[in-house]
Amino acid sequence: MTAHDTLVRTFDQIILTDQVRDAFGAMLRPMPDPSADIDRSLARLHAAFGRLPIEPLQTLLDFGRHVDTPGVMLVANLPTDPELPDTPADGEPSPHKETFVAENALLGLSQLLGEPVGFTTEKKGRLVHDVTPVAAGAYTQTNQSSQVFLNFHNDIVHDEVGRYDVSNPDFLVLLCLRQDKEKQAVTYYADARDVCRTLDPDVLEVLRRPLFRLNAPGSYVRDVAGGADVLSEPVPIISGPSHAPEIAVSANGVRGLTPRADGALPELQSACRDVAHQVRLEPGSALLINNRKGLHARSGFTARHDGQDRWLQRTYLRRSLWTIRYRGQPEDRRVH
Ligand SMILES: O=C(O)CCC(=O)C(=O)O
Ligand SMILES: [Fe+2]
Repeated sequence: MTAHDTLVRTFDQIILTDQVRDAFGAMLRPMPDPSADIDRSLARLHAAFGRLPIEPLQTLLDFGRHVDTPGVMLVANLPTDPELPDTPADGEPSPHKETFVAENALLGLSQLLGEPVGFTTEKKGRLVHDVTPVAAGAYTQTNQSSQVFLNFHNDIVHDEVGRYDVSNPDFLVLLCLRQDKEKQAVTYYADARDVCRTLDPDVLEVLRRPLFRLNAPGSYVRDVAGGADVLSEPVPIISGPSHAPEIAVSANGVRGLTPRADGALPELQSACRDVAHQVRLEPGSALLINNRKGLHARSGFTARHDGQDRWLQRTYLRRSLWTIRYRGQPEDRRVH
């Protein structure tokens, strides 16, 4: 029986053996904060992760490069930091973190899929994002939220060219440092191939037409646009060949240009729920997400803002930095 036969769809998984976990823990524990000299750290991590057993190494590389591989994969039993400070309550990096096992494990894995990239309007351009519940954002459709279901979306980026689904990351990786105490938080992934098979053909046809305007990410609307919607050019939600569709939905709202287009959006969310794979991320687990092959979502969960809340770290990856060079920042070649 495969994961697809079970009622609750799980993810394809790579589970490291305890021996591999411990060997990687010993390699990563002395490593410095990778943000201090990122390209040197990435070179060091390239060498370290080249020592993964060949089977999982090839699976990870194939996940990053091929059109026909899965859209999501879980890597479990990664090494963790020997001590974890309080979860930061503001979504900023913790000033009390003394080892950088999580950051290095995250970047080492991420680098097998693409180039880590930062965006000026997302987490201050940082390459490692701390994703924690923030009280002020508890009910928003952003990564600060906790009390609400974070709708099926992909991570998009505001762009002057009017498209938010072109310069955005090809992949994101979510590494769990601390699970929520009640273990309520569930992360979902709906593969566009499954979604297209499930949708009513008439609804799919509407979703393939450029009848939708994506709202910019909540962080951009909040920090740059003073709370006002900033809509993209009209785009299709689903594009590309039927064997390998690409899908784009902004968490922070999509506006349909016709009543039929507006009506297709709840149908899409419902199809995503029907086909979604799901996981409760635990410390030492990383979820690798193809940001073009499918949409992700997260359940609501309890946050207390007491230092013990759920804590993820996240990277954004591009297969190449070349095609987004028009956004480049002269002072930092990885920030766009
Ligand atoms: O918290 C999660 O599990 C997913 C959050 C999310 O959508 C993101 O960080 O992009
Ligand atoms: Fe997201």
